[in-house]
Amino acid sequence: MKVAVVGATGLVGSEMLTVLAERNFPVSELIPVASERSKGKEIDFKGKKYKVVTPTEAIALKPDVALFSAGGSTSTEFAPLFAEAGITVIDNSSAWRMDPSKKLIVPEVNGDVLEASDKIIANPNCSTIQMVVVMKPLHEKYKIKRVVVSTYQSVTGTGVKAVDQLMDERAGKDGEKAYPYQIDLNVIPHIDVFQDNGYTKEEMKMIQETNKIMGDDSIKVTATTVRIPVMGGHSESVNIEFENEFDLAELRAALEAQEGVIVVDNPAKLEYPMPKDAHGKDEVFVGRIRRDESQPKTVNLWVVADNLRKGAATNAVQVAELLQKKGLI
Ligand code: A2P
Ligand code: 11C
Repeated sequence: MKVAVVGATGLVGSEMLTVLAERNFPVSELIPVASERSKGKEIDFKGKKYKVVTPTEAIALKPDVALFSAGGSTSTEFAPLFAEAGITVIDNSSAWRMDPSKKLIVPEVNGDVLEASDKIIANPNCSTIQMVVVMKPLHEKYKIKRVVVSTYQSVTGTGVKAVDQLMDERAGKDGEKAYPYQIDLNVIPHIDVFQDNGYTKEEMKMIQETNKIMGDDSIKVTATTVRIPVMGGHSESVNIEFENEFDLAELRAALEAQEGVIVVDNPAKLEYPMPKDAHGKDEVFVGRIRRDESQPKTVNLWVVADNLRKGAATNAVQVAELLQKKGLI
């Protein structure tokens, strides 16, 4: 299969290359794509070198599938051109996620809705993906009424510039700033741009994307998204209220049985998920599973995943794997 990775020189794009290689996706030819600035640059993939091309050049090379992670404007401009040329696009930007004609896919949650006519498939926001994977079995079993989530998000979600800002600040060096404030030794309760309702765009993504992926607008979600000086992954404190009563041991068993989820929850041994441990892993980790004693039919969870992996690259590659399995690419 000819596979293009658009944004191959970026943080998520390079993780896509790693995940494609690690999972042995059947790549017969890799087409690394980036901006004009990177044209001709060599990219290593499974011991072979490939030269970076521009998006227009990539279309002419007719890949079977293109994984996009080059920002919203590149996706808005080029995804339709790839699709018109018969190339299936899996897009990690927010450009197409809420378009009613496009599917927003987390394979373990709603992979069954994919059809042959889906030529541009949207990959959700990282903080949404890790939450819905955990919500899926619980919604099936107990029907979720409301979710209250607060996030603790890694600087890698912002890109290379933010990682550099954190490291420069830590080393006492001056440098370019990705955030309006110092991030080292600090916490910034602001991710993406503010909306008229006082929420940030990241918070609105968590609300709207969750309803779309779960296929259920009756689930009420409220979110506070926060940037912290961490690299390995995003963490979330998730409070879930159900329609139906639950048994805590059964709820834990449902999480343990969910594909893509690993339960790490043993307070006696001080075992709980942390971004340091989730880093480089494809699964979503859940711990601190406990009843909300302030309210009936409600549980508290702590959910951690590598935002560049399951939150972005891994999910996109899993969508490609699913399309291949269904014979759609
Ligand atoms: P380039 O390295 O040539 O700028 P990140 O989010 O980590 O900053 O990465 C963004 C990715 O998107 C990079 O691979 C970047 O390539 C790519 N990119 C940015 N603008 C374009 C564009 N107009 N066409 C293709 N790729 C682009
Ligand atoms: C962050 N969630 O951590 C963002 C990054 O819509 O794909 C991903 C933004 C997106 O800053």
